[in-house]
Amino acid sequence: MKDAAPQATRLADYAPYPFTVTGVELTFRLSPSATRVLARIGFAPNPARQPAGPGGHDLRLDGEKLALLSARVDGRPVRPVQDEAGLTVAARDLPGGSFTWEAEVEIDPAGNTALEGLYMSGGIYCTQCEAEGFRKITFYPDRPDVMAPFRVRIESDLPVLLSNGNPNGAGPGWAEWTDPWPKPAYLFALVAGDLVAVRGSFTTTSGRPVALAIWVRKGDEDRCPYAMDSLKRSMKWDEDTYGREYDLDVFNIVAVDDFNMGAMENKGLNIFNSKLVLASPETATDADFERIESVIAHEYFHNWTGNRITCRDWFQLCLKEGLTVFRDQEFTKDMRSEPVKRIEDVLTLRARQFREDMGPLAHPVRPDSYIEINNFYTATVYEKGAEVIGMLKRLVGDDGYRKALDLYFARHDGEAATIEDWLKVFEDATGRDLTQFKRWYTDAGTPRLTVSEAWSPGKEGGTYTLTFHQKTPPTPGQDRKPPRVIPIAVGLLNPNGDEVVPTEMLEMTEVTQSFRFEGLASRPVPSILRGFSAPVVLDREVAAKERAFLLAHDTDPFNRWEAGRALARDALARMIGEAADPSPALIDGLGAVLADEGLDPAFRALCLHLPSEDDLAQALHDAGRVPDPDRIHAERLRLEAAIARRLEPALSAAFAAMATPGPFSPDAASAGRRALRLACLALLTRIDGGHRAAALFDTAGNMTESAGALANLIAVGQAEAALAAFHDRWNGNRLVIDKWFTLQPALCPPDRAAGVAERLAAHPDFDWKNPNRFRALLGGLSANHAGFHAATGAGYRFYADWLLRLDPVNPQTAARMSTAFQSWARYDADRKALIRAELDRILATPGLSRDLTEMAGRIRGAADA
Ligand code: B3K
Ligand code: ZN
Repeated sequence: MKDAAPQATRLADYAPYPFTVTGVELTFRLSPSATRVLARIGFAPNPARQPAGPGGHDLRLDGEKLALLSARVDGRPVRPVQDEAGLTVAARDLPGGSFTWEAEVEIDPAGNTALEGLYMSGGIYCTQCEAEGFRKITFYPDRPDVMAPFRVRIESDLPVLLSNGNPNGAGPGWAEWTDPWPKPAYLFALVAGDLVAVRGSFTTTSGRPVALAIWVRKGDEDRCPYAMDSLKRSMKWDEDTYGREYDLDVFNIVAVDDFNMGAMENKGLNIFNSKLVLASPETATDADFERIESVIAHEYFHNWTGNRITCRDWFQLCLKEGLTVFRDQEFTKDMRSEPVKRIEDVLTLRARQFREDMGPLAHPVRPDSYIEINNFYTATVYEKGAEVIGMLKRLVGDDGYRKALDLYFARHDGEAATIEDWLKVFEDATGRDLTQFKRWYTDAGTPRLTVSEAWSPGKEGGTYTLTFHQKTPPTPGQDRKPPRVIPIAVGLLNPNGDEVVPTEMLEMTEVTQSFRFEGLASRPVPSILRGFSAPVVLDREVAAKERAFLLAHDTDPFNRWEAGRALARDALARMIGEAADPSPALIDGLGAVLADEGLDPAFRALCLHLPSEDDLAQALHDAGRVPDPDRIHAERLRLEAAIARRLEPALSAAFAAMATPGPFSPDAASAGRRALRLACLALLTRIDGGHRAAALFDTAGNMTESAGALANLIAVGQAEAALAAFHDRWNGNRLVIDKWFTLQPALCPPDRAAGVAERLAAHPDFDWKNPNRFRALLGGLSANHAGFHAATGAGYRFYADWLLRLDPVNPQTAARMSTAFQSWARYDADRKALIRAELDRILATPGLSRDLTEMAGRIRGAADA
């Protein structure tokens, strides 16, 4: 399709850079379309790299879209050979030994729509360098294993001039910064603009005062306190839990409106998508507050897991991302509710990572080759990377984990490390051999566990045996899947619901393996994979009666929720496949959970949510059936209506009882009450024509309930007036208007989804070059399962049209959004042909970016077969 296939980078080809960088001095003369960057960089031969031939190594520097104005080595002008990707100074033009490279380049931040390197967002200069953006700022060995201290001087008339590290002087039109901690270039950052600070302070355990600031545009100050509070709690938690202290005099966070992802952990100067900083009760939902808390923590935690210890190469990305996600998940559990957070994380894992692992984009947590590294910031690297660490912790225990982490920080501080280094600290700290465990990093795919049970009564008590069998289906490029170590947490209940064997961690290492429990008075009911102790699919045929029993009695909250979930999934599968009636066992079970006031409202809310349409499509596909999106949608609605009819009094009562009068508080308990309230509303709306939602919309005093009510009105087609009122009220507030763009295509009746999306794309507020706005609309459409997969192909066509439009402007976001097509193989021949045609159209487009070429090509795969 494409004539010149882009080159892959391979883990096996790693070689150290021939030079070390002893120091970097940068001067920026800012100007929107003609910024000058002067670089003075010290190089010394790298003893870790084999000597080259007699002439020594050439100096190879990465650089893209840079106009080179001058270049010198030790003060003498040189003429490097330039190509698309960088430049080379021949070894004969280098002195041998150490030398200083100086270069002046010109770049165009205002014309940088890809939002990588130095760019402008609403008049603010800002940077995004991970993974390979620094090479768009100046010529440099842009790889994470080259670490150096940086000094930066910024010249500009703008009032606020920020970079990494500590401030080192400022005057009219300039500011200087020094970052003493050696860092890779991907952690470089610069911000300049007309910003105001919301300030705070923190004193570390050893007494270092740290000046904290969140920089935003004038008028946004009152939406910063929650982010500031989250930051302080993160700093304290990392000291208490991991013994990690902050290491600079200042910590700055900047919020910008145009950002390709959530946020970035640049040393001492985190840059955030404004949606992950700005929050007030009127403008942000409870979900927004929770996400802000966790991303502020995540980026802060990177200071140790990512910055002080970084990655040797990008194949090791999970070393920092998996670990930092794991740490932010633990933080949220400590700040909020552990079981609720676990359920939320598993929902995300299944929706994003399992889906990836079961399709054409499957790759190991540590991939071994890539074309465009930005395409590997995936759910597998992040979320499965975190699950793998959770399993390690379960296997070595809390003390072993803490010892291993202490050793990791002591041994690798200041280094660029690998997964081998990471596993070695666990082996050294705990004496455990992790050879087999390493397969979790190198082998793609989600293992499927099947279970059989045997019971033999005996005089001294009976013996109960669980036999597990593991199998991982082949993934692209990996046919053979040897068995993995799987920690399986199991507890046993007796028929009265009492726990007779508390949670035990079974360690499965073979393809088939049995575990025996002896001395039991009666045949137990097993609770398997408690707390979701491993990221696997548990294939176990269980009678509805047993699931209902576990939903009512399991002492493990995760498995209690899981039992309800499975009950709902099975009931829906029967409704879809055999037009069965809604299951009374399910509805009664949910009714009991709803009525149980001893249970956390947030937990009850999670139990009341039925599996998503996308989940059901995957479950049907797994069971060897071809999912019909329209039928899934209709049957899911039918089940919700049946639940609402049968439980109406209890749902109405809970809807009223869970109101949170008084001033809004974003704490977990209040958020849980609102979550339960909205879960009840969603069900009730199925049978009340939307009147409760309309009343709530008119009176809601916070965004959680306002957006929740609006969502329900959209779903029943009663939202015209509410949508107009919402737009009027929030006109000009970008983050709230993003919600307006998402909710409509996401929740409208599926047959209208593509039309709604088309109408919104023509709306004057559809500023499609802004990634948040683009994601709001396109992400909204793809979240409408039956709408995106409409048999007409209108959803697919609209989506592909916009990917093609965005690609030349912002390839990274276009490539990321293309993952909406990754599950094509589940569907019927007609839908498959429609998706294939869109992928072919994308791939045949001249000038397509490397990013989207790689993604569309991998997704399409061998789809003709
Ligand atoms: N490390 C960044 C992600 C960078 C993505 C580059 N395409 C944010 C994070 O994971 O914390
Ligand atoms: Zn991260």
